[in-house]
Amino acid sequence: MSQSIKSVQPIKLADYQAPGYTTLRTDLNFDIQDGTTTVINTMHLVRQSSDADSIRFDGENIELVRVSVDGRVLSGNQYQQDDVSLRVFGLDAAHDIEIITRIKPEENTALAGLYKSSHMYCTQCEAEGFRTITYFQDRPDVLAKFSTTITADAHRFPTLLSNGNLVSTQILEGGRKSVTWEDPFPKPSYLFALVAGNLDMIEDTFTTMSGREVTLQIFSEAHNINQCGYAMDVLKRSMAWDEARFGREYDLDIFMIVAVEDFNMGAMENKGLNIFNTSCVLASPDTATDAAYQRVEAVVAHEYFHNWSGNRVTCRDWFQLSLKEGFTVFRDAEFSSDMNSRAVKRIEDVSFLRSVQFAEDAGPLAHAVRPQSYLEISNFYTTTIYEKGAEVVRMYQTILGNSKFRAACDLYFSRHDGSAVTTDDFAAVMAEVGELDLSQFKLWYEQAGTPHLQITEHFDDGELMLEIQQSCPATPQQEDKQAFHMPVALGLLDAQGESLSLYDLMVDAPAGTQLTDQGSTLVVSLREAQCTIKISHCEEKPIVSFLRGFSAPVKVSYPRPDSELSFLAKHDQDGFVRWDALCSLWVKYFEGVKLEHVDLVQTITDLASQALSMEGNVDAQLLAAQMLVVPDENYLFEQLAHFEVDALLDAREVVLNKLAQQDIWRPLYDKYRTAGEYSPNAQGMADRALANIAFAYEARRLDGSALVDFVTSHYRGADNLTDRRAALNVICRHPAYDREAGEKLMGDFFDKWRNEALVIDLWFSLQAQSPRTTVNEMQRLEALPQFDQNNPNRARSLYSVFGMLNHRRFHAMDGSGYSYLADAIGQIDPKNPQLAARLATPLSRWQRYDSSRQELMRERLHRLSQLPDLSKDLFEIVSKSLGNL
Ligand code: B3K
Ligand code: ZN
Repeated sequence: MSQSIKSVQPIKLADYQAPGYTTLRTDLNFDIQDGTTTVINTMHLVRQSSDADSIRFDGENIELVRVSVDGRVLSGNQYQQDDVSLRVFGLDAAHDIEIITRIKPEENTALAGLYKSSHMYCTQCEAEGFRTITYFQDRPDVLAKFSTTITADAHRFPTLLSNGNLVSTQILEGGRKSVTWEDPFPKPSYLFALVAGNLDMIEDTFTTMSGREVTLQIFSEAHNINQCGYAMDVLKRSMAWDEARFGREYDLDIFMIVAVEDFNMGAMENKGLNIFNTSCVLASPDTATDAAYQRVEAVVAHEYFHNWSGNRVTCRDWFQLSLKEGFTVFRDAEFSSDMNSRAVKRIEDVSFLRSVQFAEDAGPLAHAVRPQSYLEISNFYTTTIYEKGAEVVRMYQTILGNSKFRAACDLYFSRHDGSAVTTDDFAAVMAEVGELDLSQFKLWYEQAGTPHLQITEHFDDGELMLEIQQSCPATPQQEDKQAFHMPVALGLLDAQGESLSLYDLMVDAPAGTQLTDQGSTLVVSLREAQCTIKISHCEEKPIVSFLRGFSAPVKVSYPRPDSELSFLAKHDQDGFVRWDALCSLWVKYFEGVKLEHVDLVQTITDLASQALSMEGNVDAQLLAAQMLVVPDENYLFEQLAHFEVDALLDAREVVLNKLAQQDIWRPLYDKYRTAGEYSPNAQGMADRALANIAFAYEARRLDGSALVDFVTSHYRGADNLTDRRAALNVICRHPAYDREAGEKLMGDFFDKWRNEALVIDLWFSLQAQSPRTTVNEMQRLEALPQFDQNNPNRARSLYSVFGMLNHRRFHAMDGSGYSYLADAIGQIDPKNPQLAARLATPLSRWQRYDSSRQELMRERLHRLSQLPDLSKDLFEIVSKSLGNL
């Protein structure tokens, strides 16, 4: 490890200081030439605090050509420069400072700042990429008006885009072209964007609620443009939804999206010019699965919603990241719930939270929704900041109720429009409108770790007593936790499965507890470490439906008879509780507990028979599809108190094979195998979900030519990637699948779609996640000419998928899977630190596994920590994973 890394000091929230000067305006001029881009940055700065007389600009990996203040060129002793900054001294109240720099986007493999992807130039500035483009106050509390002039070869780069409105276009001598964009809204530098390329475009319009017509454009390379239509449709739906649900109207005359092949994450909400990973914008029946369509829907909406939650109201500093991300994830989840099935969206989100965020919260990288310190902010784009942050926003809505929550959001947007604020400011509007004391609630931002609720139930003489005890485990640097304030939603069912009206009963619960859903749900306001709820005048012992809608992001222990869980799984009005009850039974089953009066194989078979007559009831079909699958390995790893990887994988196979023996799957398959034309709507997805679940179970019980015929016919009959994927998945995983026949179909698929990068990503990922794919096989895949370690989508399709989903091989007892991933991380780190750090996630979860595996994983992390010239990104992840930081 290099000396410089060891001495890097953490950035601390407690050290925050407002800047002495601010940049009110910047005029940027990009001269793009092959190999070098020259940037002229003219800034207007004004003093903010009376004692300031110098300014610090951030800047990294750039060549400084010249600095001038008010037209006077500074000599080398009039400013101070180091690897990460430039300081100018002796300043007065206001100045125009011009800085000229040169950069090399062609050599930028980190994909942050200005870089080249395929034949185009593009940018990614969040969080701190702008400082690799020019010297600037690259911090979110400096909001400037930007104008951007881009000059480039007119023939190769006819499309020249930046934020705001296009104000001029000029054709210059020497075959060059110059355009100027002006963004009227002050913004932080992380929202800056530039694109230069030869792109095709589709266009549409949207008329806002006040009657303004907005031009909508989606750009991509020519070969992808016919896959942009779905994103356009989503964009228009998102704009309408944000007006209807949150009263938010779009503000510029134009909104653009650009699809880029090399991108470190999903997409970026740059003002008026969103830049997207192709995987989150392109969709067509042949190139996107239903899951991919849903991701496009969620991400297009998410980035669009940032225009208010993030851009118009932004973050004061990066510790407040969840202010925009948690809120915007909440907003996109609400959008998806309204577009599809609300209950199923909730189930998907909780399932992800439990598998991934709970794991993060329980491991060495646990951090609060508002962290106290970081080495590298790129490492904090985590499921805690995003998904747990969204849960915190959801709890505000539950506590305030929908209409007050909306009023508080309105107040937040109007009070803070055009400024950079904190999570405290968000909490303050909620408290003000809700007329509540939310000081205890704010612990959700400060305390890491997943709270645990222990429930004890007594029933006697018509009175139900529920005792709730809450606790929260220690996390790094946080030993003792205080009790959280949280909403705990519950209901009661009678013996027929009907919800009891709580208006008719006598309820004794803590202050602040409310009734919702026409009196069928009690939202308990839990604030103490322990509380008791008494419900009297019950005619018989009711069955408690607990934590409806997953009203708080907690773990629950609720000892109760298996028959009650099975009853809830059948009858509760809340789809989440039904699914959750079934999951609890599965968890007990995999813990080796003998279930009493419940046969899970029979339960699933009964559900499958019921699903036969759900045709046309989209919500019921989608819920059934969730409940017909056995919880996946990552979910079980998080939920089980103890497990051994191979034994658990074996047990899961055994029960899947038992389920497959039931005669229900072929009829279910025949029923929902869609005959009509493909549509990515909820009904189409629901039909395909049920058909493909049935297909996978049915394939399990076949072998020989019956298996090959069944799978080949599913594959050949498919008019979409969702069905083809289901067939290929069986080919990759089924132990009895004829090798030659399998290779032939995989080969046909590959040849047919070799020019569709996202389809080839899927082809790689199906193999990487199959337990039949050994490390040797992984190396063979890596050696294919189509594999490209520098393309993040392709790299993730092998390495992340292997580490996250191929449990059998990744966790091989000889440590070969761990070595394989660690080696890849070591190769990628010098080129793309953000990607390398992200790929290390599976190793950071070492605490979940048995002691032999723990030792192997820690040893690989240790080896990574010894690499020379480790990036700050990877250094932080590896050191914290080992408990060294
Ligand atoms: N705000 C961006 C994420 C930027 C990540 C930088 N490493 C996308 C989003 O969350 O909307
Ligand atoms: Zn976001």
